[in-house]
Amino acid sequence: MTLRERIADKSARIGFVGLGYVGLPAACLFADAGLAVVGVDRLTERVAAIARRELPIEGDEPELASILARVVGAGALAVTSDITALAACDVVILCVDTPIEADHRPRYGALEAAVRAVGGVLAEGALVIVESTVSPGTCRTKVAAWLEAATRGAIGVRFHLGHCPERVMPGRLVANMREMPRVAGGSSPEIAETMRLLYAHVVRADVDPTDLTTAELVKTGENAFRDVQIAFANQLARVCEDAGADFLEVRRLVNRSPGRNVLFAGAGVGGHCIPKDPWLLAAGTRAELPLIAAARAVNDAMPARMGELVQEAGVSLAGATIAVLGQAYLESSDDARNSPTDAFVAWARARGATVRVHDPFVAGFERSIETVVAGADALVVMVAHPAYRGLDLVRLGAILRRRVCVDGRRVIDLEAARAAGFTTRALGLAPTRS
Ligand code: SAJ
Repeated sequence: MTLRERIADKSARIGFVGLGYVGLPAACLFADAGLAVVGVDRLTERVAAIARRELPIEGDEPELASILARVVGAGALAVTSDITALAACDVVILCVDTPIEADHRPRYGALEAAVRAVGGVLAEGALVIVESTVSPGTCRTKVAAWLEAATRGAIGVRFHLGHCPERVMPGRLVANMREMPRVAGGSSPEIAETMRLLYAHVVRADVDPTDLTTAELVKTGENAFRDVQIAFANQLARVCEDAGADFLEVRRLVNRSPGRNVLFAGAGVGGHCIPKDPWLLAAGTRAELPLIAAARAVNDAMPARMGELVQEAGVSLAGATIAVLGQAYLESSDDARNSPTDAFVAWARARGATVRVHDPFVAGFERSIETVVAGADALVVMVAHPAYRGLDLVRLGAILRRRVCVDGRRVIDLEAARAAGFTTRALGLAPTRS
């Protein structure tokens, strides 16, 4: 039987390398769709937890724990740290981390190690699919070369290669896997079609076949685009502050114009994708990409802008105590990776301030808002968590040392704040209006 036939009748055996927030939900969903799946992770404690039907991923992930228990209990998903378990697989899917260095260059150490290890045990004619986000050209040049060296065979003959970039979002891992369209980049059009058939077992949205490099450009391009969009919103907000307008009203009216979609100015851009993927895109060319670098610089400067607004509100950072609302990188999330709040805290502490942070979702930051706010010289909103809408500003004003509020996500009722005696500043609003 051909690989396509084995995929069609679900007799194809699927392997995963990397059982994190990308690989584990994918392995569970393929197993739940009726395919035999083996998952490999080098972290033995993670493997042991999964074998005990425990979910080793933090945060609330609807359905994932029950699907994991079901597929491990039924033996549809087997997990191990032994890479040789992949020797029986028809398809091996790689979901390992692809971070960037401090100089913004990609670091492929984990990916190369995984690819070479897989190549050392890969069955004849098997399909290797990279889900990790990589720079344009990486699969066609680096990954193919690593596999040809490890298998001592040629791409398209000894093995086949695909790139199906992940489109996960913490908090919606299962829903995104099912509902987000995917791009299936194949080392040949036939392989791209085979990938489309494979992912159709799990993905209810479209799976668009294309080539390896196009798939890489789609993923890094879509997130670089979002970063530029956010940077534009942050710059437009800055103009509104000096021009005496309200960014939210300007944004609303601009977006009435067909084809316009100004996003939201904010206290910074964090997370696992947007801060990294623009640099992965840029690494795909020798050309300078000033727009990509400029957008990153604009967004990375927003935490410091929040500090400037505290100073503009009349609070000198040296010796001050600042109460910050929000540690996570995103509203209603417990994910604090690359959190803009970390940058704000560093900026403020470097200027002599003491900073206390509240966050109802992030472990270690759940003290009450009152505890964090009491005695502080300013209240700074970094994340648009629902709990920060409709705050009792009279009560908070009574326990603050100074009634100063700086809103980086436009969730504070500024009229109520001023009525409660606050000096307020907000991103995208002039001092007189905020
Ligand atoms: N942010 C703004 N202003 C905005 C939107 C976001 O300041 O208008 C900030 C957020 O506060 C956060 C950061 O940018 O700190 C990233 O926010 P995000 O909404 O882009 O959320 P992410 O990082 O989870 O991005 C994911 C990405 N999805 C995948 O990679 C599969 C991204 O491609 C999606 O566009 C995004 O979710 C989405 O649309 O929700």
